Amino acid sequence: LGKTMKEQLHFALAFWHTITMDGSDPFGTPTMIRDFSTDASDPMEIAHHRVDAFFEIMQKLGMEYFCFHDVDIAPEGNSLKEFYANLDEITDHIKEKMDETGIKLLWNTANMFSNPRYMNGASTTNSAEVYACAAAQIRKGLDISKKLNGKNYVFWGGREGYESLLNTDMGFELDNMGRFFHLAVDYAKSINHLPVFLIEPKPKEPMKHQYDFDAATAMAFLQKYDLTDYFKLNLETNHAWLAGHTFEHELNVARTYNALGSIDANQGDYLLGWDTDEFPTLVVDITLAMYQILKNGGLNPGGINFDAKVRRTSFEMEDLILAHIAGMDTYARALKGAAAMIEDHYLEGIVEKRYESFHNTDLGKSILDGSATLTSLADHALEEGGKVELKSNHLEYVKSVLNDYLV
Ligand code: GLO
Ligand code: NI
Ligand code: NI
Repeated sequence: LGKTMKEQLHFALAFWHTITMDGSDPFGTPTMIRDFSTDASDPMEIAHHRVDAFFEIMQKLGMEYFCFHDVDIAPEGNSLKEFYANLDEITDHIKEKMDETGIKLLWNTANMFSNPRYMNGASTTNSAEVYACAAAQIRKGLDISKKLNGKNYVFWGGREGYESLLNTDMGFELDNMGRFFHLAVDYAKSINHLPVFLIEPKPKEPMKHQYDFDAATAMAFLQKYDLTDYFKLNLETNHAWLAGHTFEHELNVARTYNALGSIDANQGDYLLGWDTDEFPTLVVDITLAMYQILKNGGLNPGGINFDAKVRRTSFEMEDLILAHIAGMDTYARALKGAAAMIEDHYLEGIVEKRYESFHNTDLGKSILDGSATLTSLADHALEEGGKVELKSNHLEYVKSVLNDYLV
């Protein structure tokens, strides 16, 4: 496709799965406190050390980009003011490391789901005070994005959803979320830094039902609130599975709406119904995903962020490095296979043939050029007596073709 692998695959490291991750789960305490700070006990000193460790890992892995939540990089302190000050100090440190290494910010985001104040949501909360706190985090997040020249800015709707419709006004909450995003767009314009905003859909977890359920639901929302000029989607493999979709389906929906922004690379588990965030190793699935991404002309300015974590039993630093290598290798193989699928033009031919009746007949052409009316079509059908020629799709054969391209 005239591009090098490096030009096609822009990988990013996630701060929360590498530095902050400690192996705790709802049933167990941490298995892997990664004490990057040797003997420091001051939280800010630790935060500085963590940034250094993060950049060291990225350099070892040859990562081009990184992603983080505000709470990953700096302690929240005792007030929002303190949080702001801590963030400023660490952001400056990150900026130095970026200048030193050439590693870039893919996106940052605000964690508006862990702090107890967000138990009823952030932009969809029932409290105006909480809504204002969320605004404070986003304003700071956009200032940071400007300082670090972020390409995207992500909104995963952590607790934007509901537990029961009996105490929830869904329309009101969606209106508030729409308003919130417009406030963010307006602020970004006012500081002259407009990254591509991304909604990251997920159907459930932690809420019973999340408003950004899947790609199609997020697009309907963006259209209703007139936000499509500013927002695209950040799609995650495991979230697609949770919504009952394949990853390729979600990618295809997004690119159909011209809204494929970036991806969170991981995979789920066939047996587990939650976001297990495993590293991507399934070459077949990822080849199909890469096919969609290449058909989209790549991800620009997005990239491939590893929203994936090592298991809590896999706690050595080496595991973290090997896991990312396995993930990058999987994507590299997928890229090769998907590129071959496109360069071969074989599938393209199959698709073309499948719709030929629209392109190669007067009837089909009249539908596509808008000259047909319901009556002209009905009259045609009546003339033919409702008879149509049945043609096989050779579906099993077409599906087996994929095997020829797997690398
Ligand atoms: C959780 C999401 C989460 C987001 C992150 C950035 O399921 O995948 O990890 O990607 O908060 O928005
Ligand atoms: Ni994610
Ligand atoms: Ni997730």
